[in-house]
Amino acid sequence: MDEQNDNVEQTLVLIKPDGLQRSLTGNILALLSHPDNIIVATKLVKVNRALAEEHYSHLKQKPFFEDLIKFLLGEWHTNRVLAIIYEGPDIIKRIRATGGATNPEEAKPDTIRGKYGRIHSKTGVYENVIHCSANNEDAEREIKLWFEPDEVVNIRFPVEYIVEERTVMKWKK
Ligand code: DAT
Ligand code: MG
Repeated sequence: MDEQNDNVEQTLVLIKPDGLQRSLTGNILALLSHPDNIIVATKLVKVNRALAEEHYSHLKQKPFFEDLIKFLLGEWHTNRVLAIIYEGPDIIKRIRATGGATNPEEAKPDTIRGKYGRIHSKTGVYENVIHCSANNEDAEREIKLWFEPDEVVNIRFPVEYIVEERTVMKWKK
């Protein structure tokens, strides 16, 4: 950065099922790699329908919604998604720029979607290999949807402590 920038934000990135299946994880992470882009949480998620529909709830009325959900559920690839929270100055806008335009055919060739995206020939759904939050509001909603606070090494949103009794899975001794 040329000048001091205090606008530190967090953003959600998903490497989508096409990116994982086509073994693009390393290439994508390399393009997102920069000293100002700090990874503060990551996990591999087996996506279920409720999570996929909630993530794309703003697109529920679109004709491609059902195919988009199937895509995120891994119908044509693998049912895994790599979820990452990046933190840094103006990170939401900067990672969107690196990610490129939604339609891979319109994305510039030096962007992640421009390099690796394609259009699913059967459905017309954009296989655009990554998701990245579009603005502050989306980033907060999506981070809270994909991660619990104790999975994030640098917590930026308010938390509360709740005592609850539940069964958890542990390694057998
Ligand atoms: P973005 O992922 O760039 O934020 P979005 O939120 O409008 O774009 O849409 C979410 C995903 O839905 C997008 O990554 C790919 C798919 N999609 C959007 N518009 C589409 C269209 N017109 N045809 C097919 N798939 C589309
Ligand atoms: Mg979006």
